Amino acid sequence: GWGQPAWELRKPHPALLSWNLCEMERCRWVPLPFHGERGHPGAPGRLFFKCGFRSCCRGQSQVASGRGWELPRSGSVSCFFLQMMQFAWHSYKLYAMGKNELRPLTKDGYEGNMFGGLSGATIIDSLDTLYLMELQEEFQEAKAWVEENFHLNVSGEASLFEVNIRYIGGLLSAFYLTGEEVFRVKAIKLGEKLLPAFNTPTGIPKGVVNFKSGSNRSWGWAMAGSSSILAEFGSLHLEFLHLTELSGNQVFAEKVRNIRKVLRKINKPFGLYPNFLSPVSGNWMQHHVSVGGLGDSFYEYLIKSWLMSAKTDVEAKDMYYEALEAIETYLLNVSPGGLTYIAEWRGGILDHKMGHLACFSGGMIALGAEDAKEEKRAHYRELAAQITKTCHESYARSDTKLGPEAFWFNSGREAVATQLSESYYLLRPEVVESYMYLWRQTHDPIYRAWGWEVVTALEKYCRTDAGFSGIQDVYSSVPNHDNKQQTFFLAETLKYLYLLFSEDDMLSLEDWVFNTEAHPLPVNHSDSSSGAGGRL
Ligand code: DMJ
Repeated sequence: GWGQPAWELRKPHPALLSWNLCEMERCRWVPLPFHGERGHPGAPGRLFFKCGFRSCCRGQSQVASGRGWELPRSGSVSCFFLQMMQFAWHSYKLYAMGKNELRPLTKDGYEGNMFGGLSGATIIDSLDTLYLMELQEEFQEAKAWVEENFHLNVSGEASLFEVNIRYIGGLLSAFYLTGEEVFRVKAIKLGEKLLPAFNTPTGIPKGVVNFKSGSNRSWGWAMAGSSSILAEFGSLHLEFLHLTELSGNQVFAEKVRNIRKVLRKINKPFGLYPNFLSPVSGNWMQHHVSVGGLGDSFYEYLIKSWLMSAKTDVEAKDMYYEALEAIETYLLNVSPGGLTYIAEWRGGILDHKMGHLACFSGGMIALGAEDAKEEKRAHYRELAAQITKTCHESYARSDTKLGPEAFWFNSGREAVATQLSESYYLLRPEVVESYMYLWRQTHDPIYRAWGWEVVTALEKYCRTDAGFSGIQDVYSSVPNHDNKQQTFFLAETLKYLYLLFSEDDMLSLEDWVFNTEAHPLPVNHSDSSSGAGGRL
């Protein structure tokens, strides 16, 4: 009946977990969790029903009377993600349209300090998710905003990394999915604005670029303002090769090839890549190694560079497997309770902790397993499954069934945060990201079941009246919301959940790679002889 709160939904029937959603006989209507006129959540009135899942229910909509809403009892799991996305989008649109983020508690927008005066980060991060879910009206709203209101003549200080993965990545994907020129043109123009970050003696970019003066600087917190961060300068390769591809301007590709060259040449302690590098001297500044924050997407972009080049960028492939071997040798551990985890390394001493961010690595290792040496393939598949299981444990061991920002393996405690300052959940995607890759690799229904646990928890603890919010303590069943609907919730978390319950040919991993903000970029099948020196 009506009026049943979302979180009372039980796990879907086991049969559903292995369903091919496009084979559903017919669409089941999913009432959206907002009332009244379209785009006006919270207004009293009627329910809006829409289900837009591909061929089974494309483009149908209807308005029905009644109050409250219910979830699908069976069948349309993907439609359920559509309504989550619509709720996140419409809440943003109502209270924060044009701002970078929605603050769902105060019902206003927030610009943040990472984007140099650029606006609309949520819009640009959402474009491809809206498009894939066939939320056509919402996609048109987002596109119209980009056409009319996304201005690049801004003059603040921006994070090279964040602007690249969210804005450039979002625009590139929108272009590749739709062919609409506006996305291509704005991606290239914005890419040009990032180039001054590379004006350093080594060509390793600094983290911050000033859009007005064209000056650059390192983050003040990064080794007293003198270091560039591995995950930041190591996560440009995919987007910059596409900028060259789409503009014909070689400068983008040259910048990232130079980064590769510096990293290839530099001496690596035990084969490991520390997180801090001087853009002036080209030397490591500290021997801290992590597959979580500060290091994470550097490793991800190595294996994805190989895949995006249609398996011709052998240098990236070699660097990836060499780095993974070193990580396995020096950072990988199994807890007394049998949980496999990747610790952090400080000059030879281990911190027995794993960040939520490091949980993407289950998916990465699964993705890379097939191209490893034959004798290692089964091992990497198993390693990916074990790491993903550990990350699931970090969710399962909390009261909310959402995972903390970091979890430890010491003093008899395993896969739990040890202090409040590490107990928050920011709507991050990494764990569902790994579920999605492991599902695609194994089709083991456990990954859909685990994904559904996350959905249930998000509905129960993160949904507010006006959008989704992070929570401050996953170990408290009374949620203390952090008042932020992160842009990556729409770009990544909801997209990966949707893909987890979609067919494998929805953005096939043969044809697409996801940038680190989950924006799909096409594999370069067209020029398979080009190698690292070729177009992509
Ligand atoms: C995203 O912006 C990206 O996934 C990035 O690589 C890491 N942090 C967030 C999500 O947690």
